[in-house]
Amino acid sequence: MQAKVIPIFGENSVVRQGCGADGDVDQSSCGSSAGYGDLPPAVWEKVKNHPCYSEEAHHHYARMHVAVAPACNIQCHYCNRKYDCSNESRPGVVSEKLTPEMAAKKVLAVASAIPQMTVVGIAGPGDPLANPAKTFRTFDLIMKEAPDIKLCLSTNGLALPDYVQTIQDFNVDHVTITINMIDPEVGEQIYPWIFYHKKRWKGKDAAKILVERQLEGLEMLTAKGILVKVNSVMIPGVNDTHLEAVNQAVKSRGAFLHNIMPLISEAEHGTYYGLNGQRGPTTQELKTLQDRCEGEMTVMRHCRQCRADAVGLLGEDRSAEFTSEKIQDMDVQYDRETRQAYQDYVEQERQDKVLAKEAELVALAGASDETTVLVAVATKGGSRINEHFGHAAEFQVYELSVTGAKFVGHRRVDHYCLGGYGEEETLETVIKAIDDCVAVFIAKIGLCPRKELETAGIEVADQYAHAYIEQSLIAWFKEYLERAQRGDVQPGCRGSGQLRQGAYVA
Ligand code: CLF
Ligand code: SF4
Repeated sequence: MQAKVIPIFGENSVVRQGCGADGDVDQSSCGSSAGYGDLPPAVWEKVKNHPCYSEEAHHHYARMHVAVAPACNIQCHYCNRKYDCSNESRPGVVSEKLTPEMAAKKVLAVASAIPQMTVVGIAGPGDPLANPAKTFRTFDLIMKEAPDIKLCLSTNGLALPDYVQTIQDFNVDHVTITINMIDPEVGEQIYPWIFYHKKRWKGKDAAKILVERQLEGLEMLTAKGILVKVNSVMIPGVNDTHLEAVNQAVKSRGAFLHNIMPLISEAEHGTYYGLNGQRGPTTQELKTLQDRCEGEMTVMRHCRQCRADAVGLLGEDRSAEFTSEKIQDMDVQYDRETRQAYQDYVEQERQDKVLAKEAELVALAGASDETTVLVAVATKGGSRINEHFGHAAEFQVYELSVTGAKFVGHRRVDHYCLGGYGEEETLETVIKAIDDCVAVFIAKIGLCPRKELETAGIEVADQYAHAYIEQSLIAWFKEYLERAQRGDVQPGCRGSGQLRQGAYVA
């Protein structure tokens, strides 16, 4: 029997369950949160529907990864080979490794079912450029069969200089390089070995070769106008104080975006760091470093450290819907017109959203209050407050000030509501995850969790159900400042917000 795959439009689609020196690139205005008019047109065209390169786009567009690259040419202390690549993934096993042909078939199936899927990335489970034949064969097939889909890859950078021309030949205009250090003394604490020129290198020699190759590859890509994002894993006590120097080094070589991610090091993943008690950063440590690094090159804060076979919007994972077995039974109708119609609809929504936000910002214009607060939002996508508190798998965290609402991160949680009843223990962990926030915005909430949140000092805001996020947050913040002036509320530091290890499962 064939499973009917129905293209899904608008808000309800998500409701279903989740820069470059070719002369046209203005580094000073690049940024993951940039929107219409903030970037040169040629750059905007490249990032406008890439959910990782544009924070704003990640509310609307989806990506998928195809796990065609099992081998790796280095060892990172935060990786266990039987798990996904930690550069671009969570430590969860890849459900199935794919041949390039299977991968291309899967891409068509997903593109047919999820018209907002605009980017296909190869991010492991090993390193794409340690598997060049499989990686470029996959890109070749996708390019021929689905030319409207952007191609993306993520690499540790060791082999990168050898493949820059090939990357350009395949029209891959987004490349991520994971650079965790520029000092080999730091590097030898992260990488026990690399395999280069048919030889295994260790210690500082290995780290020196690796960083030289990474920076060379970065310069070569940006010289060709290919957008490069640099990922760095923040490892407290190892490279945390060094990452500002990494930021400066990659910025000066033309990187478009710097994505500083927390180390994931749970013991059960069996990694060197996990087994040796190396901790990851707290939310405050991560945000403080991201804030310090943010300058001319924007820092990415919306990364979900997705698995190497992730499918869907960032923050959801629909990979289980697209196993090879299920794809066999699908009625795949890859229809560019349907996809374009959806994307036209999304563009209209984005413009409406920006206008609504700007209108609301007028109310704050000229205010000199220095108050900043964090708030949490439950959303299924579309830039709307449209998720029930109990169904939220994550909360998006925004920092509010008189300059507006800025996305600063997300907190993964377990569903509180399990088929009609709430789990008390889960509620506690949800509250811990957002206890640095003064309010939580949801579409709907039950009486019991509402009381518990209020007892914990977190205001429940359900009066903006289904409205645009930023417009609503700015409207609420204006009223919050008025309450603060009257002494009804006292803005200030709250808890620390607990960062949950791992990323998303279906
Ligand atoms: Fe994938 Fe990476 Fe391309 Fe995005 S993911 S290869 S740039 S399409 Fe994105 Fe996932 Fe973070 Fe990577 S949220 S882990 S940054
Ligand atoms: Fe693992 Fe990726 Fe590091 Fe290779 S580059 S060891 S796959 S995290």
